Amino acid sequence: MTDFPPLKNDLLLRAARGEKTERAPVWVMRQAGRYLPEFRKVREDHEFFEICRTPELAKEITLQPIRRYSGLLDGSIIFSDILVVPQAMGMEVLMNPGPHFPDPLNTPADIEKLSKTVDVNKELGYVFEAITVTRKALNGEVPLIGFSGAPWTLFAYMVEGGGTKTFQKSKSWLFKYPQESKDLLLRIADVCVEYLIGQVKAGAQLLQIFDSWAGELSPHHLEEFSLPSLQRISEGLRKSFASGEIPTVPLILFPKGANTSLATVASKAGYDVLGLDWCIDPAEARQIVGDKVALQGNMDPVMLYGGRDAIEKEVKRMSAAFRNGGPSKGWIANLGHGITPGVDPEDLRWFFKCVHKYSSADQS
Ligand code: 1CP
Repeated sequence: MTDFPPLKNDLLLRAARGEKTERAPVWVMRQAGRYLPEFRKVREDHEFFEICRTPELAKEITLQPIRRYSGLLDGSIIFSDILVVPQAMGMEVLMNPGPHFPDPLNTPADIEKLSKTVDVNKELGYVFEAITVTRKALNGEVPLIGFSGAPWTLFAYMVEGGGTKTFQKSKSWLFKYPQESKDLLLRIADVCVEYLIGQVKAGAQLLQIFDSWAGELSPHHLEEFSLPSLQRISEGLRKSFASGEIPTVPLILFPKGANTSLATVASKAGYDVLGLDWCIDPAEARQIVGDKVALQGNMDPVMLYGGRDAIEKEVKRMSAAFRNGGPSKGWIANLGHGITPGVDPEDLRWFFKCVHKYSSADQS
């Protein structure tokens, strides 16, 4: 494995391992993206997936928020997309401007169209290369997060062929073809395991699994369909930690919208950190999960349009709520979902400053 510069700020790693920290580390989902003028500038000359596939460009964009918010951010996340996994499995994915699959999986017969085996190093080696050059360029300032979509969220895109409000196609697959669905979910999970192991080998220091559509399933369907594939991922990674194939890194799961399943997910899925959306009070979430996991989140991303007074008040409230939930493991400050394109980057800076101010251990 490559030698990397020593890490100067391990706050995020400590909180993710469940330690109480002197203040909450902070990063935001989609922190490298369209709200940044420097990102839009690069996008003028390059297609979305071209950036993902060009390690130097992916590195530049990953570093943009780290440079802009120097000293305020405690983590970086590699610039890529969850949909590179369906691409690696043989599906065509376009970005115009949202994701579009020209040839989605309409029925289980279409599973035949997926590649029989996936050579992850060949298909996704560009992500590994991007991770290695980015980790070097970060020069130990903050840890680098690798990521993947959760199998259910990827399955939904592969079947729907893009974004959806109703999830009609993907959920009717689950109900009409339960066995084929379970098989496909585990097949996606196996690709994710190899992909995530490759990311750690390349230099990722934490891993986040985005289950953006977890909340679309009723609790018993989440348990029946999504949970086994989430377990397959955590178990696969933990096996490779135990054998020494890769160093142990914290595992974050973001099961967006699945607030009625938090107890199940915390005790059964096998992750170190659960990401919360803004629809649950942090103190209540802490009571539900006990001290099993660290927590991440959870300010409503739309609060960033509310003006600085409102942001400050909300961060103060959120910090108190994360501290007041009883036995405290770690807390990673974040939004409850990705930052949206219209945010003023200076309002995000204010959010970071407020987290630094109000999350410290001596605030009570
Ligand atoms: O034109 C553009 O530049 C496209 C906008 C964009 C960006 C900046 C897309 C298309 N993806 C990304 C980057 C991205 N996607 C990152 C980069 C790292 C960072 O966070 O800074 C990450 C982690 C993702 C993950 C991702 N992609 C998720 C999970 C997180 C979430 O927000 O729920 C999902 C659901 C996607 C699919 C996707 N890719 C892009 C869009 C617009 C979408 C969502 C479409 C939809 O609503 O269905």
